Amino acid sequence: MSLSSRRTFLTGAAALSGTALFPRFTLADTALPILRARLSTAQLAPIGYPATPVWAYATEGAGVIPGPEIRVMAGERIRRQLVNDLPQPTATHWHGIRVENAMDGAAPLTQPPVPPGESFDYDFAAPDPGTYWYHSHDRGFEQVARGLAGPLIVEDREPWLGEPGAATRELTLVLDDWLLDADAAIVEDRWDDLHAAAHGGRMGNTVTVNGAAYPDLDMRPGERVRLRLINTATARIMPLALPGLLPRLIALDGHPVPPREVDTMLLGPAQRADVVIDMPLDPEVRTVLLLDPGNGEWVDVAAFVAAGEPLAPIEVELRPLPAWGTLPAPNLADPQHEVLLMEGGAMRGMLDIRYQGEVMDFRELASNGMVWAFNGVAHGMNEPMFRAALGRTVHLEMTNRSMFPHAIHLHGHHFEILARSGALNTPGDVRDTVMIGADETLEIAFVADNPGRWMLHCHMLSHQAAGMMGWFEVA
Ligand SMILES: [Cu+2]
Repeated sequence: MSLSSRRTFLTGAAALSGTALFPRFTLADTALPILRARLSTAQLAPIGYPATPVWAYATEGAGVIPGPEIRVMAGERIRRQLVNDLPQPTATHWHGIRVENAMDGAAPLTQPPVPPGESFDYDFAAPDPGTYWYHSHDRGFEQVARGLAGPLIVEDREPWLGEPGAATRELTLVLDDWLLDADAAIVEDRWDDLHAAAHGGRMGNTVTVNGAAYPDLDMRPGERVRLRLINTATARIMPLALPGLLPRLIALDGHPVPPREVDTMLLGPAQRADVVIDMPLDPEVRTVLLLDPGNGEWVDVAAFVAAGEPLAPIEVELRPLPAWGTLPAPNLADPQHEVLLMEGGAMRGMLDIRYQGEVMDFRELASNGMVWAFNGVAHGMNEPMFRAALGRTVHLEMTNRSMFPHAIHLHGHHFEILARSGALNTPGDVRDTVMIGADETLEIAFVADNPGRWMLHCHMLSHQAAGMMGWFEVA
């Protein structure tokens, strides 16, 4: 019997004796559902190729790609015991959830990493409805690339699905990007490839939708569906299109937007978009999800296949999502001004950057695995980039002085995109991860209402590992 199945058995035995000895509510309060990180396999490449060895999350039995969907109502608690059956320490981050600091999973800032064979109890409220995801936040450039990511859905507080003008069904689509060799195994010898880190990051060669290459997704003709799109790739920016499906954007990073028609969408690493589509009534019309792999040639990554009885098309105007009502509005009359300067990477480099307390030139930094910096510091984990008083509005001006776009993620907070912002963003949108193009300046604002030490980093995970990481403190 393997160690992991024995542990499952012991948990079951303890649960059984608990039932006999204690009232049911006591059992519910003490036994957290298991989220196990373990080695597994998945059929990522098309049928005919071997299955791929992966690291994956599991509830029971084998790990799955993407990880098991976690789903709660807004305001409910998410409770999971992370059990580490990996050969490395790990921690789990709940991306976009405004959690209490100790539950953020950002090792080593908010907790020590969980050693192999040990566990950590996560127990926190999910205040805001929307589309989120969870993933490893320790050696993410390796662990997320090996498969440690899954969808996290927080259901609307007020009913939306099935209401007049809303979708009648929803479908979560986890988009990922894998670097596979000819035998469909994950390429393992390039985790610290500095060349990739100094460019767009460790780019894959196989895009999957819900863990499969080119899946067929059954849809009823005429039905209106809410797609919850999640980009869990470690580096790939995904331009997406849904031709013939009248896509309308209703939420970004979980937060509602006034519905707007979109021809194409840009989903950076870690970003999410909720999109409503209307399937054509004619079952002969073939519809697909298209992705631009970076050369302007759109390719199919999934097909929507007409199946079942047609539904009468919904003629009522699209119903917006209910407002969160939980996020304080920034006070722009008297904000705390902060800047975030991004430097480094191929073709630009950087001068006189501090790393581990020493000022270094680009060559010396690179020999330490550092090719990026925030505000003149590479991998600045020793002290915060800034401190904000609890409840204060922070106005953050971010400038990208490099030749590459970045996907900047703030932990513990959502922020508003202000006017005069970069081409990849719409002012007024509220997000937790934002794309900033080369030589762009982007302004955001948020109320620092969540006490603790919060990571701020690029979600291109090889950029993060090569210096684009820091933190801020709210107290
Ligand atoms: Cu980056």
